[in-house]
Amino acid sequence: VTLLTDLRQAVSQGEFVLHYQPKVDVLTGKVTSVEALVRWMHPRLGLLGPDRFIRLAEESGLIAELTEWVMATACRQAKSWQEDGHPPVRVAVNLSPFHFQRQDVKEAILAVLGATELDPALFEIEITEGALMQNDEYTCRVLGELREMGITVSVDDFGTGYSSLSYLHRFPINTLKIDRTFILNMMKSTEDQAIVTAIIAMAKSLNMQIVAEGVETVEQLEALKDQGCHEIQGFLISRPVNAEKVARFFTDED
Ligand code: G
Ligand code: G
Ligand code: NA
Ligand code: MN
Repeated sequence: VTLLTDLRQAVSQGEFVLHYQPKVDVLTGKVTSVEALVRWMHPRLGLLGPDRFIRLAEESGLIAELTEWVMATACRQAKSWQEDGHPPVRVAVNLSPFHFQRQDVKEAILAVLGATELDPALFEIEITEGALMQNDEYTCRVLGELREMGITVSVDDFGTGYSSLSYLHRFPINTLKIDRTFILNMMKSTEDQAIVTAIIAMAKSLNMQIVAEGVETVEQLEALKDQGCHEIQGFLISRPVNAEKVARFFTDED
């Protein structure tokens, strides 16, 4: 039996679970958004991370159905946090470029928001920088329509592609997420530090929100805060954890 056979079955039976990783405002410490990260509860192999099956899902065309499960589960969860009386926190879903280029991705998002009755202001999509560079007229239009509905659009792994300022400003984007490789190296590499500084300055000039990914140390947090980075995500705050555990971060302290 191949992993693909198993994956087909997993998608039809929903053998997945979502973990969530918080993004917090560096000034207030409040959670702004949580990123949903999918895991496969494989009946024989145990819990598998996305690195083991997203590529396969993309190549086999199962990604759309898998993403629909992810979106529905994340939206239901966000709705349920709200009903439990937590302060409003957005839920962010990763969209594969393969899926995003399908003409019905917007309809899939509309359908899930309709079915779960989640306020679009509490829904966020993360697309990679590479996805922006494909079919940009289509991408620009779809992102614009999603934004008009109140959905937040974030660019994931930013800095690993080659987007220029003039290219980026054509897209209706709310947030840039600086790729974690730059954060990992910024304390020991002046070049990576310079890239982080440039990305933050660029995002600010375009009125975009800026999130640093992969923040693991207080030193990184302090350096990012000094540079005016708005939000951080990373092991310093929390690893990706289950829905119940991530909700502990939502409690208003004041
Ligand atoms: O937490 P982690 O190992 O889970 O994630 C590894 C990678 O898998 C990240 O690049 C993340 O964006 C991606 N990923 C996690 N969940 C999803 C998902 O639901 N859909 C897609 N397309 N990618 C995901
Ligand atoms: O590409 P994407 O940004 O969606 O990737 C999320 C991945 O990064 C997940 O695998 C997650 O577990 C991992 N991750 C999140 N925070 C940290 C961190 O602080 N350090 C490291 N090394 N990995 C992290
Ligand atoms: Na992501
Ligand atoms: Mn990322």
